[in-house]
Amino acid sequence: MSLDKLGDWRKTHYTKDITTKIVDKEVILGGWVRNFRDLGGLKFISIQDKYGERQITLKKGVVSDELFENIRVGYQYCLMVKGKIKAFNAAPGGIEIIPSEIKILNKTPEKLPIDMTGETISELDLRLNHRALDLRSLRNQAVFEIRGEVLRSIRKFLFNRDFTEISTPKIIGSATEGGTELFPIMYFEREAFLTQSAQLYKEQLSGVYERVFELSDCFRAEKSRTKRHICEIFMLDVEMSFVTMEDVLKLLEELVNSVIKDIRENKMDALKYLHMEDKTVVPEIPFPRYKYEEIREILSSKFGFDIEFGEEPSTEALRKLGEEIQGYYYITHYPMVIKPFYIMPTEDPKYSESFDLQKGMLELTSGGTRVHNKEQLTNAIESKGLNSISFKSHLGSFDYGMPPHAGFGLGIDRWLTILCGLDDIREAVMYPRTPDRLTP
Ligand code: AMO
Repeated sequence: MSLDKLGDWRKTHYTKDITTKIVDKEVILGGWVRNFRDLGGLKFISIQDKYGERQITLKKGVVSDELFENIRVGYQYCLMVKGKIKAFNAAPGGIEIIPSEIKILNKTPEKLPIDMTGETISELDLRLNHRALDLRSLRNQAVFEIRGEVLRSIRKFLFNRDFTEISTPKIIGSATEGGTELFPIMYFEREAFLTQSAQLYKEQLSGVYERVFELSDCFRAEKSRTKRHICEIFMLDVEMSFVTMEDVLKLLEELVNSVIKDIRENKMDALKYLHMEDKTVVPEIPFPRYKYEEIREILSSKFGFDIEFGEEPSTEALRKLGEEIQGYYYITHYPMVIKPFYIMPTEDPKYSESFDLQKGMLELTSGGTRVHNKEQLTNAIESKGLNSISFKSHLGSFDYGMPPHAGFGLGIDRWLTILCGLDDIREAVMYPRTPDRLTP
């Protein structure tokens, strides 16, 4: 069978626009064959596009004999169909398309490497190997529709509160989160690095635009092979001047609340597809807050985990904590020894004005009040064993009236994992990067 040409056919609608409101209208749809059935005198083709699926019905005697006899399709063939809309309760969306013409624009091998009918879910690594195909699944459509809504909703929320969207360099000359976990690259004749976070630049820009945010990739050279770690993450970075951590805690819980409201309002179908409509619910604010010492106490008295002062709770301890406190909650006032140099110590210098936002066992966000005094910051850099000369340019920006400031970084991929009820963070990324995966 030769392929048809696109010619002058153009889509008139997406599947989402094919509703009972336009019964009897002639439309042109384009997409991929999700499923097909041949029942003798009746053939069904389910066509899907970026928004969903609709049924094409070919009934002998109703469509032309030529079309009925010649049509041969396979899974994921790329099709366009011209036809009329009819109401039909049993079909997806209560609608079927009676075709007058079908164009086959591209074909597929007889056996696809992964299941695309939605009847079974193929193994994750196999799906990731064929990601461009896998992303067409209705399940992935739901996940990435929700991701799109999360990003739209974050921007809406922050723009409404006088934030400026910034873009900062991803190729940098020195570490931001301490000396580890950096990917070195060659920058002409010099060594440079892929950025771990927008931390230093967002701080500098909070001294310009007062309230800034960035949505961007950050790179972590962590050899962690867990369901929570990847090497290229997508981060929401927020920084605000003339505030402290308290103000940031309030802003972040309002943001989480508002984004989930938007998902429920605008993407309920996607939530339902993922069976998350009763789980991804708008959380009450304010979120519960626990100091690091309180968490240590809970872990010790309830579960017998003894966390040394200055240690992060182990994965096992976090799992127990997540069973105990299932919703969103903050852990605040971590020991200064486990926080980066830019975090402000409390009056008792053992502790820091820092926090994590947790959902169950998973850390979604870190943040805190920052040091804005140059001398104090220089000492903090040195005391972490880093060389303040490498931070000369950053420190220089603190010479010109840097305001007190505070902020946070939220891992979008981790949050999406929670919002969609996914088992593995790699499912929440279109093309995940892990220690073992560099393609596709
Ligand atoms: P931190 O290093 O804690 O803080 O990162 C912030 C958030 O990013 C996510 N995250 C990751 N997600 C998946 N895989 C990883 N390897 C990974 N590493 C981090 C987490 C984490 O909570 N500059 C500070 C933030 C700030 O203080 O503003 C920072 O980057 O969800």
